[in-house]
Amino acid sequence: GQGADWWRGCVIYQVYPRSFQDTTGDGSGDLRGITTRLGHIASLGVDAVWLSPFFKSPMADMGYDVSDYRDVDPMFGSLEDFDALVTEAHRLGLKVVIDQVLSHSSDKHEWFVQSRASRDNPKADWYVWADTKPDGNAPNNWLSVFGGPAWEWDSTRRQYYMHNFLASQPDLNFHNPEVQDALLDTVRFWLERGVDGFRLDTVNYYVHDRWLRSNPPLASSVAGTNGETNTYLYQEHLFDKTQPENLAFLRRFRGLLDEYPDRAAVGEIGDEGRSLQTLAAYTSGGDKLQMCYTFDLLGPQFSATHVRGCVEAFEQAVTDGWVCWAFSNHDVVRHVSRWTGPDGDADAVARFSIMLLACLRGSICLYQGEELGLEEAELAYEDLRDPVGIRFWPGVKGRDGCRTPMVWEAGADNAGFSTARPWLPVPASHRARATDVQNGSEQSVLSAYRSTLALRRRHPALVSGSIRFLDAEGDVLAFIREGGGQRLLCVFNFAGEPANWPLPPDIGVAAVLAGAAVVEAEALSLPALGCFLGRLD
Ligand code: TEU
Repeated sequence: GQGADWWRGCVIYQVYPRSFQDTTGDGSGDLRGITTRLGHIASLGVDAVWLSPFFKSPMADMGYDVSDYRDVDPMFGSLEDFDALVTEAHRLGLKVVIDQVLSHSSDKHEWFVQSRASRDNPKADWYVWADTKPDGNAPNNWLSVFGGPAWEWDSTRRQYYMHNFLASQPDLNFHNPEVQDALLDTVRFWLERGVDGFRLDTVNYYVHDRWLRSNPPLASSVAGTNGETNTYLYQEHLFDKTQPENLAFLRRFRGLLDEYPDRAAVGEIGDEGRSLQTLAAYTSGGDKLQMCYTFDLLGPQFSATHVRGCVEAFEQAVTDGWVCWAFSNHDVVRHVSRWTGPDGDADAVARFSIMLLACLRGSICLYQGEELGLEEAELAYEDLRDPVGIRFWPGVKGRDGCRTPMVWEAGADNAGFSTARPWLPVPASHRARATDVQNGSEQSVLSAYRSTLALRRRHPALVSGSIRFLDAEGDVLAFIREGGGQRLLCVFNFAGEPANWPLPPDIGVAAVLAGAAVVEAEALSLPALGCFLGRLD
């Protein structure tokens, strides 16, 4: 897409600022470091860079706990550094998308400090406060995504406040119009600074059930594990995430975006059962978010049936909305590790996956390091920094394994990430995959990323065309992308052994665009983890 429509089918590269490039020698990445490495991002052929939070924060949840929405945390630099990053990104033709964590703030945010001081201060109703039930219990049975009850007792107000994540991430009260106004003002602050778009953290958690109704008990199939791990399991809040209040706020948000040219937002629909319906509600009508992503393809399932099921469910639920697919991000185990079996070939999975992602209908998000085929890092308990991992180890190992530093130069200290001991270790096995090594090889995963993304850019049918699935046996996925006067056939063999896919009689392959498949008169022969992309007559 061009102009105002640039987001449709775009490719977004996610940077986790703490782990990208350190320039100050403190072992943590910073904004100047990102600016020095924008050339690498541009060289991949992506449209935009999404920066995970760099705002002022006590870092209890690595920046997803914001204590000042309008400033850069000193660990990452300054507002001037941010401006310089935007200028350089724009010079390289990259859009800048920043993370907005509006659902909750840090408990150190001045709004919360005020709110918790008394029951009658001007910000008393800015967070979700509730009294103890007459029986002495918490207001209801809601659970936090990060374990334990969603309610924390405050001894000053002698009331509970609600938190969907850590207790140090109190939930803002979106039923209060003043809260909405204050949050939209912070969004305007960044629009004025020239950002092109936003990734909205936990957009489906903004509005809580105003009657604070309890959830039904956990289904037994979900509660199957034992011990504390159990409480980590997300208990879906009973209320509907598509109630009018949610949609009304998203309309206000869009109204603000539309005051500026060519701005867009992608919402994160955190784990929930009805994620595709929520996505449909948030992205349809042209008056809310342009697109959202779900966790549907961020899990362990790796099969033709699963991908087809997710994409078809999306196509059915969403008539005029738009999705953003991703295989990895800073919250999940890197996909190469999730999807490579014990005897599997990680590089083959990396190449297969980027070709699949590039052929899907929707925009796509890449996560730093996946272009190098990085695997999940195995960390010792002592190395952990993610509060989720620290709390639930070893049942849940947390999210540090996908957050280790980028590897730039195989021969340099800490692979060129930092001159100091990094905040998370650089795994020894990542060194051999450093950017400088892969830049020098046409056979590398990195080169495959570049050529695959170039292929996508050259074919409007892949960027924004329709998708139609064809019948396939076994673990083969076959579909046609059509648009811009092109019809492309995409076939993927998810299996660890070769497969044949009989060509339907009405299909004639005019040209092979990519893939190792052998085209015969009546069938495609695909090697293990083979894919095929061809132009049809
Ligand atoms: O994640 C929201 C979310 O749904 C995740 O909790 C997800 O379900 C989980 O991490 C899967 O392992 C966002 C951010 O991406 C995450 O980093 C934050 O910790 C969270 O919000 C709270 O702000």
